[in-house]
Amino acid sequence: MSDLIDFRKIARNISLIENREKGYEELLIRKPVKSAPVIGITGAPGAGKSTLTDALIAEMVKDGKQIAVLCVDPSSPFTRGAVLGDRIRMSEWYTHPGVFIRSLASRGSLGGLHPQILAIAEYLKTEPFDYIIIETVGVGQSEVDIAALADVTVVVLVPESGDSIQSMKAGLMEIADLFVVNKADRPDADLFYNNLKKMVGPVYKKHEDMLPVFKTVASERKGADRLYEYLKHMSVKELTGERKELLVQKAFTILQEIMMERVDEQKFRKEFFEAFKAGDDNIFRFAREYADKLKRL
Ligand SMILES: Nc1nc2c(ncn2[C@@H]2O[C@H](COP(=O)(O)OP(=O)(O)O)[C@@H](O)[C@H]2O)c(=O)[nH]1
Ligand SMILES: [Mg+2]
Repeated sequence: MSDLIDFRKIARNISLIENREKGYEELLIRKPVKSAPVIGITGAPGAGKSTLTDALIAEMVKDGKQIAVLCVDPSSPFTRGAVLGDRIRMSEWYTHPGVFIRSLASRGSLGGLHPQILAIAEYLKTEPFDYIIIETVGVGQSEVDIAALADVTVVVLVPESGDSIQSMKAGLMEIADLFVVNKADRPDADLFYNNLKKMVGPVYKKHEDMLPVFKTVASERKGADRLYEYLKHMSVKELTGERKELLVQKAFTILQEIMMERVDEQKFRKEFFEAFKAGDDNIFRFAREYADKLKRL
């Protein structure tokens, strides 16, 4: 039997982390329970990411798994539309005891993911979930971020008119661990699928063998079973160079934030204006001396 998960507690904890309220760090330094793999699902708006997530959840639930889903849409400052979309697409799971779903506003971090998403995902690993799914629109920096965060990155594409796969953004190509050609019910889906396979097979740098490409009709929950089979048996990959680099950058940012906690802006301003009044207007010297003073404390 799976451990019971207290969703209300989890929702509260996520809010705590989102707003960096007192006690949030304690949640983050706990040991993971199951170290659930993080599955990133990315792709253009409308590709069917939410619908595919819905279908994937159905497979996981059938398999007795418990799942956490985070939906982030950084493409729009007004995420309500996207949130509504998620609600509709995943409606069956909002009340399911084994599925926790949370939509996160992007909070104006332009082109990137929600600033606390890494923290929230790490926190979710300390709860007894079997899988953590993160759905995000592949725009700008967010696909790079998702690759740093996810153990496996699923790039969702749709068959374009004709046989063109040129429209795929280079960024998406680089971060994919596997591709899903969704809306395979569309005409030309097979052509697109075959071309994509040809394209990603031999040239792909991360894998010796073929990069997996799956076909789905997410709206009919078709093909999600094979995708799930693959995800289930995938080996947790070694950290790639890129991912390591992104992680060390994140760690550095966290360090900067921790260091900055000691700097009280109000106090800094007060002392600055005092020095200014006393005739010292060299901001470089002031900042340097202020930093030296903090170090001695
Ligand atoms: N024909 C077809 N439509 C689909 C399929 N999967 C999703 N859709 C539709 O595509 C639209 C966008 O889906 P959604 O999951 O919200 O896309 P997202 O923006 O990537 O999350 C919705 O109207 C879905 O019903 C599919 O396999 N075939
Ligand atoms: Mg969506």
